[in-house]
Amino acid sequence: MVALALALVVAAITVVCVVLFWTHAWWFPPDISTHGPAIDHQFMLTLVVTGIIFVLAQVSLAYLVWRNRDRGEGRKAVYSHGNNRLEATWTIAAFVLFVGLTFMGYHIWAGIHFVGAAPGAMPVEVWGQQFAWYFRYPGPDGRFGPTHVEKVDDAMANYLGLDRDHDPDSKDDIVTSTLAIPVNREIQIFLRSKDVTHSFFVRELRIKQDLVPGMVIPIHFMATKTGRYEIACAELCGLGHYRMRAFLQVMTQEDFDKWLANMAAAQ
Ligand SMILES: [Cu+2]
Repeated sequence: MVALALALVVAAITVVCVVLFWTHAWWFPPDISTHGPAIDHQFMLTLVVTGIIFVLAQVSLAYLVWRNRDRGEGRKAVYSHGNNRLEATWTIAAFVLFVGLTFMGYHIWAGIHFVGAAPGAMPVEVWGQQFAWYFRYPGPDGRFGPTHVEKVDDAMANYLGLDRDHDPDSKDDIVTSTLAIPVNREIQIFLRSKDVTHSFFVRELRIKQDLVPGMVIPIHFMATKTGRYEIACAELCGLGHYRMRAFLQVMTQEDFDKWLANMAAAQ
């Protein structure tokens, strides 16, 4: 009786899990990036492969719990000390599976990180700090001015430590608290942190990348749909981590030009 109940519980857990994933009860928001479909495809492949293994393992477990139940015959349990051949087989199978899936997905990841952005990509710096995001556009000269740690002054709205009086490249830099970008245009972002490790996460872009203090991490992407999307910090970075958010605003080129001109005027 207990064995049957246990087997049924294991089976029920399996069915509920499969239904939840099959019906996409909790699923990603629709993708708005050009590289997203490849990531979603890789995710589905991984989910199906691991899902089949999960179902087989659970069904076997339920069956064995029921088959080896106590039938009241006074049988003694048999203790096993393992099976080296089986151990080796599933260790190798798991290794091949994981390495195989990693290599299949590697080119998608590398396409965002290692392969350079398309020519004409628009550069933007993304800065994380406890607990806010800042974004910097290079202005008409296309160059980011240097940053000076000693000049950082949040109270004076000099979040990045620019010296606009002395650095010609900094004069036209535009620092904002929203990441606006034009739609259907290649964007090259450079991730930088002012203090600890943060993580730039936009679900709809299928991008999650750490910001590491002392490093400038480039990634590039293209958004294909206008709208407002949440940028969340995906790395526990301190007590205020929960409120470290900003918004990605994908606009038409025309709206973007207007927005950037407004931001430039406010500097
Ligand atoms: Cu953070």
